[in-house]
Amino acid sequence: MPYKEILSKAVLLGLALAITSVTFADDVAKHYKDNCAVCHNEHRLGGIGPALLPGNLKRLRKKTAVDVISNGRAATQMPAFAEKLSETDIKALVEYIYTPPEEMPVWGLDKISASHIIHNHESELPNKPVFKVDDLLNMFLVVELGDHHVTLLDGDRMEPIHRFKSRFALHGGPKYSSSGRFVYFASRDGWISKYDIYNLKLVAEIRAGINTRNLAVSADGRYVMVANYLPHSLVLLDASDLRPIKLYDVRDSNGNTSRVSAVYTAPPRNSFIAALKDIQEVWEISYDNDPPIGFDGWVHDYRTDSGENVEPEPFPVRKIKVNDYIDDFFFDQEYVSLIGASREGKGQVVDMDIGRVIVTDLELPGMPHLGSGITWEYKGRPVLATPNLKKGDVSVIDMETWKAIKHIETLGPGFFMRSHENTPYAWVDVFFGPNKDAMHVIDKSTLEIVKTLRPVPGKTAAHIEFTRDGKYALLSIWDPDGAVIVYDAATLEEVKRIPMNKPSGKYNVYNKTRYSAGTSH
Ligand code: DHE
Repeated sequence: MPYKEILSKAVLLGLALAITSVTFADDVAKHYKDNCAVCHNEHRLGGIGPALLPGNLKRLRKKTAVDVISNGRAATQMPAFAEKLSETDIKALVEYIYTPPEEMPVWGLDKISASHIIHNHESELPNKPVFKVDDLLNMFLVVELGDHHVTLLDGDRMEPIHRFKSRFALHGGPKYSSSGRFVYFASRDGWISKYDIYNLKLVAEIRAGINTRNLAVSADGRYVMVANYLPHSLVLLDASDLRPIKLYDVRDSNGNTSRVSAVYTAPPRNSFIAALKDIQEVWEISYDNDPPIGFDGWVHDYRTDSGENVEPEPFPVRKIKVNDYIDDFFFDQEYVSLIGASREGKGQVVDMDIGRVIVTDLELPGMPHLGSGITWEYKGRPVLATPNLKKGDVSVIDMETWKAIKHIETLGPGFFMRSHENTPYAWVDVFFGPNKDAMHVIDKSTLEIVKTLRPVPGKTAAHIEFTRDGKYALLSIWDPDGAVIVYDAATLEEVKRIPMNKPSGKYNVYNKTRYSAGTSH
């Protein structure tokens, strides 16, 4: 073939390849925009679903990512795309999400501060409710995911008092101030809102992260700690107006950074406790007025390199090495034992007083949903029970021996388990599968299912919260045309239906602020 002909063929081939790769790149971007952006954000920063950036996908192999896109992910809202997209398109999407974006998003203290909004000065808001109820501590907040609203409910009359708009996609439990007057919400995209329940007004808001897990409020009501997936950080805020105080860059001594699984307040310890998803450590951050100094493990800058003593840094961190990554965790009522589980279903117990793992083979098959473990007394011993996101199984574990004493078989994997000190029953939902409309009621003294309710056939029945006295149980019908259904917690008979738009969690002021053993903290 003459040289010129070869050259022109090569040019044509190159051109064709270039066009193909441009089209290919366009296709991937379009597939992403059409199918993924609504949950994962158009810039892959996360929303209802996690951020899809290489840093956030560190623990997910590409092969698994292909499987997740093709078949969906159990226990999340991730649907299956195998029928909609070809195998090649799915593989291209995987390559796309593992490729760093042209500009990595940064969300440091300057950006956080710039997002700060004061809606109303707390000092100008009267400390008196603008509505009348018999018991301010028996109110509930109900998060309605359907149209991103929150309803304030009178827990005595079971009547809505007020309904207000929330940020997009709130997730996790809102946290009350100890008086119950204020509440703090976190949205999946990092917005933290402080709301004055007495005045039915927003106080302040701030965007503490790009993809946030949850928040915790200190037991003394002075601080809010926010746990983020993106960036890999914990952010300490002043609870009075959400001003940022400190940003913790979450990394280990080798410089590896990590997403934060979640953060909780440990009231008797005057500390926040966070578990990490990509580093095998648990962090305890003290907000004590008199922070522990010199105690083994607390990291302080109280001595300079030259040995000169300086004031200890406030909010020191204690880093505890653990045996595995902790995706999910909860505590005993004393906040001494941290019970952690990895996504692969390996459980461990960390003694927070001595700062090390004491049990490595805790029998938690599958994965609990965070904060869903509850405790009660069974035959004179404390037990912990948790549903499972992968299996129709409620594990009941003796908290003295840390051995499973029973696996209660349920009609499918469940998200939430709840009880109350004054009720003999624990309620657990069946969130997934053909029995998603079922709610099991378990007798806490026999560990047997005594009743299975099906309040609205075909519609998901989920998440229970009790009134302050434990006499009524409120259940969510997780549907745009849904409701909160009130049950008599003793007779298990329905008492009332309150229509709501996809109600998810419900939060009783008394039970939450008193850290009831039957609910999440
Ligand atoms: Fe949740 C609590 C993590 C999926 C509804 N969920 C929590 C908490 C964490 C968590 C860290 C505790 C925060 C707190 O209360 O301070 N959730 C996760 C996941 O890792 C998981 C499995 C995957 C994900 O999407 O992040 C997940 N969660 C869901 C859902 O799909 C649910 C059903 C609907 C939604 O809102 O996205 C859901 N999670 C909830 C609710 C709570 C919660 C309603 C608070 C329950 C409570 O009573 O405290």
